This record gives sequence, C-alpha cells and structure tokens, in this order.
Amino acid sequence: MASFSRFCRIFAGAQMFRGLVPVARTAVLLLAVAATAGAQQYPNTSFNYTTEMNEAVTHLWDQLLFWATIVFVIVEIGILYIVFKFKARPNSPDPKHVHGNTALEIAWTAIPAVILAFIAVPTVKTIFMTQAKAPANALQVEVIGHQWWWEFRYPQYGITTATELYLPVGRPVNFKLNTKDVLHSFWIPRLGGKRDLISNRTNYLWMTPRDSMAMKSLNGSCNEYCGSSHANMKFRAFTVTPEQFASWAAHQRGPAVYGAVTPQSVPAATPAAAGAAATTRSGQIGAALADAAAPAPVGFIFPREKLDPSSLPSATPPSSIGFTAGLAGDAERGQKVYSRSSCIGCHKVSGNPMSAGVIGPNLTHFGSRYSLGGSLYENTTENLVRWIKNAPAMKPGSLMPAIGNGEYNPAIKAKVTMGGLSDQQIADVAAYLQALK
Ligand code: HEC
Ligand SMILES: [Cu+2]
Repeated sequence: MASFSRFCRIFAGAQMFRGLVPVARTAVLLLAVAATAGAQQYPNTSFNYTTEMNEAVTHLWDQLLFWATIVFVIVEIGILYIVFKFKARPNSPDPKHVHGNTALEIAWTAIPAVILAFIAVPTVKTIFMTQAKAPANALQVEVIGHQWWWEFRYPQYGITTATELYLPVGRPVNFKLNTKDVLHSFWIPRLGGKRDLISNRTNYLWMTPRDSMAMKSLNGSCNEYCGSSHANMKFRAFTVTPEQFASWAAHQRGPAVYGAVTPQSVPAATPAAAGAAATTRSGQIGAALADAAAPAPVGFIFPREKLDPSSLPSATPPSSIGFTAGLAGDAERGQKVYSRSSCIGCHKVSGNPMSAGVIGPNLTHFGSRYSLGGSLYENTTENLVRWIKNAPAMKPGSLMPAIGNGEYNPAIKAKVTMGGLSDQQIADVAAYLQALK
C-alpha cells in the first residue's frame, strides 16, 4: 500500500498529463463528428441494420459498448477519487504500510468474472445465430476464391460470373465458401458477416438483405492475406429487387446477345454487304447492339448512375504498357482472333464452343461488368487492351500471362513471341469481349 500511495502521489503531481489535454479535446471532437456522420460517408462501415446477421452483430456490439461504458465510468471515477483524495500534501505523514488485502483481491477477481459471464451470454447466443443453417428457400451462391479474383456461381440458375454479385433483397442468400488455392476471406462490410475460405473445407455464411437495401452497390474484399495482389482482390455486390434479379439471371444463364448471334449473323452476301456489317460492329459496339436490341434482349444490369462513388475502381494502367493510339477494334475479327489464341484455354465464353477454359474468370457476359482484374480497373477499352497486352504489369503477380507481342512475360521469364498478339489484334479482341453483354 505504501508504494501504491506513493504512485498516487506521483500520478497526481505529474505535470506531464497537462500536455495531453489538447489531445483529449481533439479526440472527443473527432468522435463527435464520426458519430453524427451517416453511413454515406463510410461506405464500408459494418455497423448497420441491413441484414439479420448484421443486426445481431451490431446489436451485440451496442450492448457491449453500453455496459463497457458503465464500467469505464465507474473505474474512471474511482481513479480520480483516489488521485485527489490521496494527493501528496505538504507535511503529510507516510501512509500506513499493509501487506495484502483478501477482501479486495477476491472482489477484483470476482467482479471481472461476473462481467465476463454477463458478456458471454449474448455473445454465445449471437455466435449460434450466425452459425445456424440457412433457410431452405435461400438463394445459393457458390463463392470461389482465386488468387486474386472472386468467382460466383448460382447453381440454381446455371450462372457463373466473376467480381460482380447480384443479390435480390428480401431473400436469404446462402454463400458456400471455397478456395481454389490459398486462404481467403469473404466480406461485404455493409451486409456484415465476414468469413474465411479454407482449403479442403466448405464454410457457409447466410444473410437476408433488407428490402430497404434495394439498388445499392456495396464493396467487398478479401480479408485474409493471400499473396502479392491480396489488396487487389475486390468485388462488388449489387442489391436489387427480385424482379431485377430475375431479369438479370434469365439473361446471364444463356450466352451473350452478341455471342449467340455470331457467326451465323454475318450476312454471307456480297463482300460489300459483309464489309458494311463489320463496320457497324467495329468500334461503337454499344450502338450496334442498341440497333438490334429493340425489346432489351440484355437482362437487367445495375445502372451506372446508381454505383456508389466508392465502388468504381480508379487505378490507371502503368505507363510502361504502350498502346498504338487510334486503333478501332472490330468485334467480328476479334472473335476469330480470340477463338484461336491461348485465351480459350483459360476462359469460358458460353456460346463459343472453342472457349471452355476454367482457370480465369468466365467471360460470357464480360461486357456487362463494370470492372476487370478483381475490380482493380474500370472496364474501359483503354484498360482492357492494356490488360490483354500485359496483365502481370497491370496487376502484381497476376496469373494471366502477358500476351502482347514483345511484352515481357514473367511466367516464362522471356518476351512474348510465339502466339503473341499485335495491338490491332488486341483491339479487336477487346471489341469482341466488350460486345459480350
Ligand atoms: C494461363 C491462363 C490465361 C490465359 C492464357 C489468358 N487468361 Fe485472361 N485471365 C486469367 C486469369 C487467372 C485472370 C484473372 C486475373 C486476376 O484478376 O488476377 C484473367 C483475367 C482476364 C480478364 C479480366 C476478367 C475479369 O472479369 O476480371 C480478361 C478480360 C481476360 N483475362 C482476357 C483474356 C484474353 C483476351 C486472353 C487471350 C488473349 C486471355 N485472357 C488469356 C488467365 C488467363
Ligand atoms: Cu486475400
């Protein structure tokens, strides 16, 4: 006790704490600002009431914070009381020396034990809730982690896609989590419930996005370090109405509009007519599609203007990847180049029987996605041609090889020669891929 009261005296007399006053004042101010700002400013906050899982966890957190605040206040009052009560005063005698205090020691063991038991009850309840089996009517989504991109399969609909996840509101979604390689961790913070993807094991995670969540673009990411492009392994979840989901799913399960109509659609008429068809298809693919597409053959696609500003990637390609300016891509030609290049060994495009690879993302509806490369780049022609030319230079460690003629391919530690593509061929392939709506 002697040393304790000496400690109190030192503590109370210390001048060093004076310096902390402005720091504390700033901290309180920042906390107040953070508390008043809405979720808009924090697109990745997980303290929401957007799903039942999220609500359970947020509620648990609120509860614990409430009780912890009470404990904090009581402890702080005790400390301040001791500090001022036993403060050193001129001529005060040395305090009484004691050794041990059984009552005090039992109290400071028992009280935390009771507090822990108190915390354990709601915590264990929440753990059981978040580990429960999904309802039978749940939408099944198989999530497959790859270094460094996310594959999503909807077995009930026969859909395989990548990076962009469409979720209907009001229906439970059951994520079946597997990895093709190393550990990853799946998380859409706004919906809550992060969970690991573990090799040779299947984990599940389910939740029901509330109706109020319709038409939101939510960020998702990998949260378990998985190698050089871990930080570039992102994805996006679109919460949509059941009708929008049905429209999206009906279209995504089949081949793309473009993929389905080629090559038969090319009129085998005069060379002049064929040339005209090719020109319509070149460059402005969107316009060509719009012509042909009066009753919206492309299913629902999440509207660009509803994208959260935080969900569009803003990375720009490294300047080391040059590309001939002003080349117009031709989708028709691009399809032919694509179908006899190495691409088909790694990528699948339904409706193109040549392209059945499963190593890379399924490209069947690539043109309807906003981003590429695990959401590292926006899906623009400028980014896409450079990606095809030299993916490893676009994304560290990328398992897609460099394909542009003369580019350095780290996989074979040499420049690309055999099977490499020219800038014109790449522009054509890009036009083909972007036509795959
Ligand atoms: C050895 C296998 C392999 C070959 C060959 C290959 N790719 Fe890829 N590709 C991948 C992998 C793996 C990814 C994912 C890379 C990442 O995001 O980290 C990918 C990603 C892509 C993407 C981005 C897709 C998305 O949704 O993010 C496009 C587009 C693409 N490849 C086109 C092509 C084209 C065109 C060719 C042929 C010229 C080609 N690939 C050849 C493996 C391959
Ligand atoms: Cu990771």
